[in-house]
Amino acid sequence: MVERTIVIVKPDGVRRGLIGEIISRFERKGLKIKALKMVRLSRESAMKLYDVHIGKSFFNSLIDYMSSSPVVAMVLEGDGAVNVVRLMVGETDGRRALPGTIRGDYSLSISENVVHAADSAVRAEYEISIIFTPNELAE
Ligand code: 3AN
Repeated sequence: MVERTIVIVKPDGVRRGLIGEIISRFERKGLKIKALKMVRLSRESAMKLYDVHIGKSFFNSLIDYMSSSPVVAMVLEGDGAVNVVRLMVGETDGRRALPGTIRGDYSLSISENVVHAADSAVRAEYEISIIFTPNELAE
């Protein structure tokens, strides 16, 4: 089933010059880039994005970090896109993520793990609406 998902290159990925590498992996896989932008997330947007983690020990530092410098957000479309992208991103902890995944190849950390990707189609639509305006998503 053709789905949309969202990927965000986190501040560490942008700072380390990995934007092109990450976009390139998704393009070569065959996913379509439907929208793309660099943006500095407000604390409010970051909190909405990570609302499922409210109350956890790492929540405040996660919000500080995600709003600390620009990120690159993209909407990707393709058959089974949500799962395909999660597989390409790898496990949350970069030390456990398999080589060949983005986190497995580029991260040694659980907090600075290069990318965020939505974990369900419903979640993807919610997260897309936080970052992109309807106009930016127009065909
Ligand atoms: P994923 O990004 O793999 O879906 P989530 O949703 O469990 O992982 O976590 C969201 C983000 O919160 C992670 N990408 C990471 O930056 C941060 N995070 C998750 N667990 C921890 C932790 N135990 N310590 C510090 N940061 C964490």
